[in-house]
Amino acid sequence: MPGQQEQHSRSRAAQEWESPGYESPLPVTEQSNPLSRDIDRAGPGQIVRVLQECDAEVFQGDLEPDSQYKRLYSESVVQTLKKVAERVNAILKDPEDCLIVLSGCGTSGRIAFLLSNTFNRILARHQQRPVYSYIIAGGDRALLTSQEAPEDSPSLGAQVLKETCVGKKNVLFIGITCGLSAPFVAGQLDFCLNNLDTFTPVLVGFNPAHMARNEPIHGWPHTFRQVTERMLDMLETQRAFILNPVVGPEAISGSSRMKGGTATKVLLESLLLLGHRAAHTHREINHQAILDCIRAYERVHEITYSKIEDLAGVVGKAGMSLQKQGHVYYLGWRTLGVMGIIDASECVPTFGADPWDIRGFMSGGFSEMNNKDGNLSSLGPEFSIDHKDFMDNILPSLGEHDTVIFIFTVDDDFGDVEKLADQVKLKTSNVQAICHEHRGHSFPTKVNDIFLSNILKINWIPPAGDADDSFFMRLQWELSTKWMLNAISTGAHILKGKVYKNYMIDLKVTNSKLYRRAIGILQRFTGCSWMQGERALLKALYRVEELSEEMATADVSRHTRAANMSDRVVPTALVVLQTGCSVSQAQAQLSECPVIRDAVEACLTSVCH
Ligand code: F1P
Repeated sequence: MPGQQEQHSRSRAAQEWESPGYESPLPVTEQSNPLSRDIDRAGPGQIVRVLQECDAEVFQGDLEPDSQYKRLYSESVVQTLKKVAERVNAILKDPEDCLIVLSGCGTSGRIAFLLSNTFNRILARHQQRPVYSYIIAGGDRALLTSQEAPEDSPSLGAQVLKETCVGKKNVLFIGITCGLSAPFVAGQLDFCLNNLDTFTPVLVGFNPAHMARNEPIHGWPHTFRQVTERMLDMLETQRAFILNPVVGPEAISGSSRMKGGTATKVLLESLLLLGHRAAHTHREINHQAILDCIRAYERVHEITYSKIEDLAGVVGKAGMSLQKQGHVYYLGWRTLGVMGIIDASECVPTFGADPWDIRGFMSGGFSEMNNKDGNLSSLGPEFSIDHKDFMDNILPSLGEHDTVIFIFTVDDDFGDVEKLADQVKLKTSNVQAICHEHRGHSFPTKVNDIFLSNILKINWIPPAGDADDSFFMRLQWELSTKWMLNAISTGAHILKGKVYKNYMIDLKVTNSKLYRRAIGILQRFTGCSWMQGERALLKALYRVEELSEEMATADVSRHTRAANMSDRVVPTALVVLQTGCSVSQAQAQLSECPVIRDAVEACLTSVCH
């Protein structure tokens, strides 16, 4: 249970961001969290404590009876979970010509992929054919690398959905967009709303409906909010559903991979698990069963963060590696390997990181990954994800500045772990383990000989009995691992100086949401107008002192395409706005100061001229 002091600071923070008008007009998912305002100045232990508190907000009940926001445990959310779980049950009982599609962009699409595979595996255990399919904007390459641009296309979303559902007569479509914002998902929901005979749309996100994104979508007649409003009109008749509890602002503002990804996993796994239990073991889908499921995940939060000291140790090591231009490598087994790959892939757009800074590998590579398009390794070196690739390409040049983190469970081949660890230890002493066991089934004692004190081991209460309960255990291990890896990669980038206050100051502006977020950051820190912020951003992005007519009037999509080519765009624009210097002077100033946070801070407090 959280300590009293922690609960107080959390309640105070929640009261702050729950108060009307807090950081208006930003939706909750884009706001900055009062709990993490000083996270950029914290050491590893404090970073993890702040993340623990922010993550705990996911499970917080209503603080005030008349709170403007519904939360995970709110009655209306539980009711919707129940209704959607009943739809899942109905499909599983009569799956002919049916499909359950999970879709999203970035992290939301990666969670869609993970869940679709997990629940198809559960079906296979029951000798049932797969019923789930996933869609991720940008296709399978977006599972491993940041592909932010397709997120902006509603027509692409609708087209992929149509293709996925050819020949199906009954489709439960679950569209995930944490900010209620992705045009790709808007296009899919709109397609469903126009074809309600076949489709039942479910929107999952973490803002109230009135905060759904309302700016025009290029080349499309609706906004996300208008689509949401059409869905609201259909809630009564249960032709559409919206699952949108508020989980509070992210610890790193707007980084929906963190709480947004977590809440997506908790909500969807809860409803899918209950649907499966009803279909396979005739257990009732009721209020209590839903609460029990969510509570089990809340307990995972407590257990995971009870390892704060150990986790802070790994964060410190990973931070040191990045500070010294070294790397962090995750070597995972099965779905925990996928968790590592997902976590690593998100660092590029979030922190402006180099794709090689933090990388994930998994045993079996693509054959284990089980993605639609199979082996993608021919697409380039960042698509090499097998342990074998790590051995061939990374191990020879591995050194003391690198951190290697093994991620496995008691169900994995321990001999395999040992063999790989022995090789890695010849190259670096910085070898860590994150591993899960449960009472009655624990690791051999030699696990301690291999990893010495560098082992973060969690001992769980064993699963109750049947095979589905073992699956539930694995889902909890995944969530626990997600929290730990998010803490490691976020903490390491904070220690490297990639975060200013609680903002990802060096984000890549590769889609319209990130473009707007970047201008918002410039406005916040310099007090400039929207137009001034946008002009400075564009100058930094095109690296020009004056914008041509074409640049100034081009569509946002042209700018976001160009953003792929430029570095340190937001910090450069900040320096330009704050000091009035030229773009080239700002770039020169930043290149002299390798730590972005310090450069930005110096500029904002006018220490440097
Ligand atoms: C989708 C998303 C994020 C990613 C980045 C850009 O957001 O791709 O997963 O980290 O912030 O947007 P959403 O549609 O789930 O709000």
